[in-house]
Amino acid sequence: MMRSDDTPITPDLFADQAPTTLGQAERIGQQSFVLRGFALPWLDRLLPELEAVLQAAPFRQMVTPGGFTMSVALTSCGALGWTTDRSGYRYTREDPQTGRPWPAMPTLFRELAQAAAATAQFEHFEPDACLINRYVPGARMSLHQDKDERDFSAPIVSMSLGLPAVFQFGGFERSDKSLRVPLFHGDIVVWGGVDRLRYHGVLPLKPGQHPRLGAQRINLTFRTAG
Ligand code: MD6
Ligand code: FE
Repeated sequence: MMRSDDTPITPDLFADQAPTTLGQAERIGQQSFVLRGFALPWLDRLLPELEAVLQAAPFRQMVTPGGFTMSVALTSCGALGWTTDRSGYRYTREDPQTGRPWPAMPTLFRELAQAAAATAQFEHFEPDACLINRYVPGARMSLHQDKDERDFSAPIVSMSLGLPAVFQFGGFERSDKSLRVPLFHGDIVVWGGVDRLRYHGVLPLKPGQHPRLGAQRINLTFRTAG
């Protein structure tokens, strides 16, 4: 199907929706999409807000319940932040490092996450948690499911910044074969619905220099946690 302006449209995907001019939806699961470059037009405004969040709640390496220090450094903004320590994984209202509430989620973050969710046909997304992951070369995220959120009906919106990475998108068992999806600066992945509990991970980050973010990848994931 083509529009008069020659924009190709995937009929089932965009049946009731105008096509976006910000990136194209690549389907990686029944209700999972990669929106290439979706965040790029927002970044001049978004990166200073991210800086301010990181000043208030710096990246830190956390320990898993099994006693391993994660190679990825984490922090959060929003009403709820995700943490892990020897006693388990959970969302908290305070940053355990400072005892203060997590920094507020900037309005622009919420608007971007909502715009991305709506593009993937998840309307009325109300994120209350934004988990921020920092990968340096060699850092990785082993296959896991995201199941610490209270309600799985909301999607997760995941934005990649800086160095490229290979995202593994698997099935419902850890041993299921996974798709390898390269993710670049400005890409957004949105998934939910029937795909919400798929295993996923990130392969070890390759060394490199990103012109805007240097030798790192930063990933922001927006969730409805509480
Ligand atoms: C990452 N992302 O991309 C790790 N989880 O660095 C995640 O673990 C993740 O991207 C749930 C939904 C989207 C994600
Ligand atoms: Fe995850």
